[in-house]
This record gives sequence, structure tokens and C-alpha cells, in this order.
Amino acid sequence: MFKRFAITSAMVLAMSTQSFAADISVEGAWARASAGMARAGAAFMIIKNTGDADKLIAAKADVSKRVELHTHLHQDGIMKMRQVESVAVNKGMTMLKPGGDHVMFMGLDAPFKEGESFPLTLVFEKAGEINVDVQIKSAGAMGNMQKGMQHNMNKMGHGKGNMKSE
Ligand SMILES: [Cu+2]
Repeated sequence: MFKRFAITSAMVLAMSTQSFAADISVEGAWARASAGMARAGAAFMIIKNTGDADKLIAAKADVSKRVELHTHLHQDGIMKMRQVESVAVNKGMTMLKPGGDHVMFMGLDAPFKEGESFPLTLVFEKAGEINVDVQIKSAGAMGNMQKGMQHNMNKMGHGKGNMKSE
């Protein structure tokens, strides 16, 4: 009785694992061109999931010593980056964007140059590995990041009880 149940669950598990692979797609992966001698870079993208909740658990690329998953969090009114073990990829769209979750490249072998691209492998807990090309965009693609920094300054202003609009 027990044995039979175990076999059935294993089969169901194998079947669902197969279907997960097609549930996740990644669009618009990009990184900002390095400023000067910066030794770190970050990549952003949109992850679409049409299936069950999954997790981004690792990323691999040949452009730096280490590739980490990071998030930003507000701590004492300051935005800080912190390494995370995984990024939740629930059904729908998950945005990796400046000021939020991102893939971080620590110790770049060479600066990111505008117009170039590099392969990145994303590892999902259920969907497995997905390869994407990361397009390197100009430092002018910093619009969102600047917004993030302004947001940061606004946060610091909260202590005084009002937000100035400029
Ligand atoms: Cu980071």
C-alpha cells in the first residue's frame, strides 16, 4: 500500500517537473555600462512565469569572479544592497530592476562596454537553467537608478515629516 503511493507521487513529481520548464521566460535582460573603473556590475530583466511559483536561486556568467543575487532594502533611511539566497518568481511578472532585485557581478574581469552583450545562465529551483543574453546599455540608461537615488533621498527626508516636491 505504502509502496504504491510512493511510486505514484514520484511519477507525478516527474511529470510536473517537465511542464515547469516552459513556464518561465526571460525578457529584456540588460546591464549598465561600467562607469570608469567600477569593478562591479548589475543585470536587470523581466521574468515571466505562467506556472506555479518558482525561485531564482543562482546565476552564472563568465564576466566576473562572483555572480550573486542581490536585493535593495531600506535600512535606517538608506538603501542598501544585500545578497539574497533566492528571488521569488511567482506567477506573473517579476521585475529585476535598478533599486530592486538584481543579478550582481562582483570583480568584473573587464568593464561592461555599451553595445556588447554576454551570456548569463539563470538557475531556477523548479524550471532549471535558462540562458539569456545580457545587453549592455549606456550609462544614460540610468534613468531608473537616478529615480531610485532620489527615492532614497526622499526617504531620508521622512524624519522631518514632509516631502518636498521639486
Ligand atoms: Cu548588488
